[in-house]
Amino acid sequence: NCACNPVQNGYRTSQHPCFSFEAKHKYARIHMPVAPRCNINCNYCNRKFDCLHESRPGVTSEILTPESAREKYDFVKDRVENLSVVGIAGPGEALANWNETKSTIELIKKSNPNVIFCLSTNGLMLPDYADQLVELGVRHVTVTVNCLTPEIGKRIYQFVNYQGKRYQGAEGAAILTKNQLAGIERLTRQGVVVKVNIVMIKGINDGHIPEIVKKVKDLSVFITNIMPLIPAKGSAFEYMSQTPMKEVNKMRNICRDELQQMYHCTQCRADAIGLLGEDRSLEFSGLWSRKAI
Ligand code: CLF
Ligand code: SF4
Repeated sequence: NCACNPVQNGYRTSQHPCFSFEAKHKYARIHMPVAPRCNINCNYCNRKFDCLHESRPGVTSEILTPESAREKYDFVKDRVENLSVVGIAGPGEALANWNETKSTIELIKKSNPNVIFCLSTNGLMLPDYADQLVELGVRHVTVTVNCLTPEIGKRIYQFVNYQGKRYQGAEGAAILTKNQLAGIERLTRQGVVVKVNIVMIKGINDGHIPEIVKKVKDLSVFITNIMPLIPAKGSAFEYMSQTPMKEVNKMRNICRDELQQMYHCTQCRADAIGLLGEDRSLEFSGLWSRKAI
């Protein structure tokens, strides 16, 4: 079996509700909100809310410690049917909270070796952590890639904090893009199934999206998920309008000749639980003490 083919690779991609449309109705996921900090600033984000690159803005999540995440998982797994995936999707950036992300995966894996672990990242720190993710047993990763050039990037990202320094605008965007692409390649080379999320921002990156899809296809990405811009209140894009789903779907249709497209994303909260589109997070919230890290 070819390790690069997720259908045959034994990673059970067919039981991952985001990576497989057929799994959507049957398999559930739980997000563990253990990652509050972020290392970049996207113009559509307001840090008080969940990370938009994977999550619906406007809903704050409780922050869990790795220990409380394990307790929550043990409680929820007996109450939610077919809970196949544990994902880390914020509310900030998973890899900017590496110790918490790593401990959460290790703790849950210890008593639940069959869990499919999933992680969503802006990709800035991927070259540093890709190998450790593979070692940890993470076989499904989502990277948000909104552009390939610093000229477009400077209109999307205010700054990037990297190796102890803050890089503004184009300079920061260039570092981010370079690391995203290098990180993706490092993962796919080792057989990790990678999804790329693209936030479609009208007038900024919409014309550029087919190029992004083509580029990441060349890096052996499995699927792309073109998502609408949903500007968060208090963000730099607050006054921009939400990208209509009609236009998002049109773009997905254009790009599907190049690469498989996700049409069923529900832009979940960082503490989402259950089947996509049937969020049960409120049922289980507040049962674990809110311990900010
Ligand atoms: Fe979560 Fe994301 Fe993993 Fe899925 S969500 S970390 S890949 S387990 Fe899924 Fe939700 Fe869309 Fe994300 S529907 S926002 S694509
Ligand atoms: Fe916000 Fe996520 Fe962007 Fe960080 S990566 S600024 S949390 S949208």
